[in-house]
Amino acid sequence: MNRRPAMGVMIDGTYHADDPGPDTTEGGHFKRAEAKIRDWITPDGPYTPDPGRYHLYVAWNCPWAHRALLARTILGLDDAISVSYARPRRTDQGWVYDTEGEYADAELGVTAVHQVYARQRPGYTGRLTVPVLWDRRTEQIVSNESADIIRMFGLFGRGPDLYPSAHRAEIDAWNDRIYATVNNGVYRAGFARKQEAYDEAVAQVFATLDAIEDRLSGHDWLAGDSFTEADLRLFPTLARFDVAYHYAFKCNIRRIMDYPALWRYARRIYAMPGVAETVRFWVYKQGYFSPSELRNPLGIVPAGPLIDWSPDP
Ligand SMILES: N[C@@H](CCC(=O)N[C@@H](CS)C(=O)NCC(=O)O)C(=O)O
Repeated sequence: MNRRPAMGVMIDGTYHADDPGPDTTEGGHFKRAEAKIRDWITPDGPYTPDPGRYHLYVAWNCPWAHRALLARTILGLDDAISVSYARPRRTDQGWVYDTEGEYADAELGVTAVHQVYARQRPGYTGRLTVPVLWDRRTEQIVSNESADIIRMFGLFGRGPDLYPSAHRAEIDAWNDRIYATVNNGVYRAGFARKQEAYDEAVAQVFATLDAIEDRLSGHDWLAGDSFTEADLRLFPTLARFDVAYHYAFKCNIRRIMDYPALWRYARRIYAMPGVAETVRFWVYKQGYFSPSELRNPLGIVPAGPLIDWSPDP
């Protein structure tokens, strides 16, 4: 029962489908690999903030890719950065694309994300993750780190400032805590291989959600008095929580809808212009309830829960 479906990894530009999968563990704890491609868009180049220059490879269900989709929409870059959406379920080729339809790649015509990474020079070694920010001018990947991609989107000079200098310390503190214990914390709970590892992770998830509930009981946003990057980075986890993490990752002490302030806040973000179009609840279920020998051997997707995301009147 310990075998996991192959996810694939690239070594010196060559794809290997027989990798043991992303949920590597140490003492039963899930460890997420660091992103490897971390170039930067700057006004001086070589990667300049030009509309029409970049393309995003994402999957609707990936919360890290969701960050990039949210930043693109909220910063008014929908017409400036094009996107290809992978199929919700990975195969032994990793994230895959169809040749036509909603899951096709109109940019390079690839049928798997590893084919994008294969174009990297010198040959890439590492995991084959989404999101990927592709530069069509140099035909290279600029970045495969969502935290960097959302910052870079701010450099296009459109939309609100998501990282205002007056609140950076607060934003950074929330980002660090939320990344470790919530964004990645739900994976640490869901992918834990030992009871103690799960117990620790799930306690941290809910300790941070409780702290967020406290903050939001007196404030509209996590940092300062406007929507910032900290809110943006929390939202993808909130959108997936009750529909997927609560059940598939055993994060079931409470649901987001059991937290009055947090639930009101989540629905307020969902109602912001363009945000609902970045959300696909059904795809989240298909993805998180994919066949997994450890978590869901038959790959059956549950029908519920049915959740009303409309904002408070
Ligand atoms: N540090 C990356 C993490 C991205 C990531 O782990 N994406 C997952 C999907 S949710 C993935 O593509 N995993 C494939 C793999 O590890 O083989 C980021 O935030 O951009």
